[in-house]
Amino acid sequence: MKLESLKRHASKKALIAVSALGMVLGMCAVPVGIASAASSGVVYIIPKDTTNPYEVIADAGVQKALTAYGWTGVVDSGTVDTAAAQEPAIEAAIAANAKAIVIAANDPSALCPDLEQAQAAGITIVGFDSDNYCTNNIFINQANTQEIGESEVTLLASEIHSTGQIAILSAAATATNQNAWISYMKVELKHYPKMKLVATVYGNDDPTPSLTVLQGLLAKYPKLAGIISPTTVGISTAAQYLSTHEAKYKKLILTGLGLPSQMGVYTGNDNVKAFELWNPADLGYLAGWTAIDLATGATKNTVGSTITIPSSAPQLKEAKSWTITKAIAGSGDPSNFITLGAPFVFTKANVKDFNF
Ligand code: RAM
Repeated sequence: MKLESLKRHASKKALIAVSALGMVLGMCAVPVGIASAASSGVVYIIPKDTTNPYEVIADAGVQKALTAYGWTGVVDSGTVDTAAAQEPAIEAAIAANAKAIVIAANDPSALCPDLEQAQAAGITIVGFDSDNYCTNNIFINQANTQEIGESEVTLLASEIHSTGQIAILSAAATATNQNAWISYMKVELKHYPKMKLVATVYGNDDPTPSLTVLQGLLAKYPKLAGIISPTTVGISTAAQYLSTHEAKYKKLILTGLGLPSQMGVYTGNDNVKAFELWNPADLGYLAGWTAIDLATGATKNTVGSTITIPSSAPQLKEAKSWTITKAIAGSGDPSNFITLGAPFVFTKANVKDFNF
């Protein structure tokens, strides 16, 4: 085996062995810590949309962190994944004198005028799930962006003998997170000359258009060997459809990022062998915690500062700190960030152990 492929093999094994760091984080009673003396406040939680089950779980995680401090969370967003649908929620946060906004942006820059207006009004902006590229933002990343992109490709490669036509079924075409993962997928694909990416299609994180673009893909590329869907909506829609057409698509492998609660029923069938994710509730919890920490001034959004969740937060087995890190050069994302943990690989053997 060549050095490069050995390295990829080793990193894939490590990925499978690692236990998702986020999964030791828990939902808590009142913790003693950073902002315990401080006040109360309203935080606007602005997901990509209010109906996506993944976003609903992440939002609930933010709420848990807020209520632990006696703060209030207001979930507000649109029902479609566009920046325009999120703008009224930012305006509502300003009108409500919110202390912070925790937002999964549907576009990296279209929301900047509104978010910068919110900052000018003294509101702390915390990006989570899908980053915005606006000034003074901090991004709570679910897992290393490059690792997510690369591992999706290595996972699929291991299942299709690194050979054949593949496609990507993504979320909104402007989604910061999916686009960043896809760009790393394309870099990783250079190591697999026999895997050919024939199309990337966008289902907008809505099951109906996701199904339509999936069907278009299957019609246009009847020899497709694999699909990567780096969205819980896309992968669950595709898994459901393929499971009802298993005879026709017996050899088509589907992987990506999925909720174990949605994917459990399909995992181990002809199409779905393994997929990845992290705990979205933990992501929200860390984002909510960070929002309070920054909004109260307990921590500054500067490189090297730390966000610490103390051991008094139940289910966190020990106190844990995240150091605010500088934007990665060349990634296109100018935000300081912290990263929750590593992605976790779900298979038939473990998928039923998780309830999110
Ligand atoms: C979808 C959303 C979300 C993404 C997950 C993996 O639910 O697009 O932003 O993080 O999938």
